[in-house]
This record gives sequence, structure tokens and C-alpha cells, in this order.
Amino acid sequence: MVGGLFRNLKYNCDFLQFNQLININVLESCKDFKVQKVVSCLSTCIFPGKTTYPIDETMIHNGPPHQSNSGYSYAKRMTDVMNQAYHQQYGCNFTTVIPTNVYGPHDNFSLEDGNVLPAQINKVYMAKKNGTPFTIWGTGKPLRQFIYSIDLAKLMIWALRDYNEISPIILSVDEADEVSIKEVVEMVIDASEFKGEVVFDTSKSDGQFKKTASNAKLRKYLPDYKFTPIQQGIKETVNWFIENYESARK
Ligand code: GFB
Repeated sequence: MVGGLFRNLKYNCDFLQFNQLININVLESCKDFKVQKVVSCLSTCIFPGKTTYPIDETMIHNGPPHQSNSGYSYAKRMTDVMNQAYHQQYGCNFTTVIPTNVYGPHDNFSLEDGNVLPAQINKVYMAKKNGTPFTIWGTGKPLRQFIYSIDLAKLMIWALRDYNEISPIILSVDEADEVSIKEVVEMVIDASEFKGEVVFDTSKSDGQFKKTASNAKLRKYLPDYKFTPIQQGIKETVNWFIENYESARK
């Protein structure tokens, strides 16, 4: 069960319970059926709210997560704890990857429950169609690293085949590719060729200011991996959304 900041704020207990139930049912069955390898997803939002930067894989359990998604964060952290325990007692090869904010075609473009990038793509589509202002929530100042879903898919297949540590590995673009919400909104505006009014509704939460993650561990394995440039990823996603508007999740 995943979602953006605002969905986490609304359904914190469900995020805690449902994700723990998924962990327990999936991993226990995989142990019983001797599944050779399991790669589960954590997220860069599960790290301690108070931390030094850049965040790396050793910091997961170093303190309480940001309160905006504590339920989701604790459930996800337990995946790592369970993987270590299944390995120690049963020799299971269960591991986790830690994607940063994912975006791309086939996403959940929900205005209320979606993550920031898909929600903006849907919002600007509606603003353009209805001639209304494009309203961004919060100040636009927070910083994020965005990974294109096609890149994440390739890296998860790599993890399934060639990553054999039980401990997590962050799958993120470089720290230098971190952008502000305002910058990413401007890229969505360019890709959508929106010319209308842009408004920042600062009565809405900014959530975590930043969660800058280091991909040094990944770079040790794949020093030459080339991530899709964010402008190209956003353009492809905007085009996909327009072409698939009727069937897209929104
Ligand atoms: O992707 P997002 O919802 O979640 O991004 P997080 C939230 C940031 O985008 C906040 C701003 O700074 C919001 O103020 N924002 C601006 C918007 N306009 C919008 C909008 O229309 N919709 C949304 N959703 N945000 C999530 C975690 O944190 O990161 C999840 O809550 C998950 O559990 C995900 O881990 C990867 O990046 O803040």
C-alpha cells in the first residue's frame, strides 16, 4: 500500500497494518515454498526524520521516521528486520531495495492520493483543459530525487539476478540530481506546454524538507549506469498520460 504525502497523512494506521500484513504473508509463504530470491521495496522516506545527509543504507533504524508517514516507514523497516531473521534462521535469500521517489507511465495520477510528480501532471492537464490556475501544494521548496520507473525496473531486475546481500541497497539518482518541487513543477509545465496561472497553496503541508540519499553503494556495483534525464522522463510520462487519459489511474 503506497501513496503520496497526503494519502499517508490520511491513512497512517492502514499503511502500518496493511504493509505489515503483506510482509508477513508474502515472506512466510516464500519461506514455506523455498522461493530462491525475494526483492522487496522500501523507500527513501523511511529513514529517520532527524538525520545527517546524505542518507545511506546504514541509517535505516537510527531514529524515528518523519511523522508524516511513520506507519508506512515502520512497516517497511520491518521488512529489513524480517529478511535478516529469515536469513539467519532459515537461510532465505530475501533482500530489499530502497527506491527514491518513482515516477513514470502507468503511475497513480490521483490528485488526492498520488505522489507529487504524477499529481502535477494530472493537475496541469486539468488546468490546461479548463483554463483554470495550476495549484501546487506547499511552498515548492522541499527537495527530492526522482527515479524514472523504467530505470527502477532495470535496476530491480539487476538486483534479482546479481545483488546477493541481505542488507538493503538504495536505488536513486545521484545527489547532484536532487531538485526542488518548484523546479520539477516547472519541468512539468514545460513538458505540458501550459501557459496559464501557477499558484502555490502554502496552507498545504510541505512534508519532509529533504531526504537526500547517497547511491554510493549502487555506484560500487554499477559505476557506469546512466539514469534517464528527468526532463526526458517527464516528457515521456506527460505524453503517456495524454495518450492514455481515459484508462490512466487518477
Ligand atoms: O510524492 P509526495 O507526495 O511525497 O511529495 P513525499 C510531497 C511533496 O510534494 C511535498 C509537494 O513537499 C508537497 O508539499 N506537493 C506539491 C505535492 N503539490 C503536491 C500535490 O499535488 N500532491 C502531492 N502528493 N504533493 C512520500 C511518502 O513522501 O514519498 C511515501 O509519503 C513514499 O510513503 C514516497 O515513500 C516515495 O516525497 O513527501
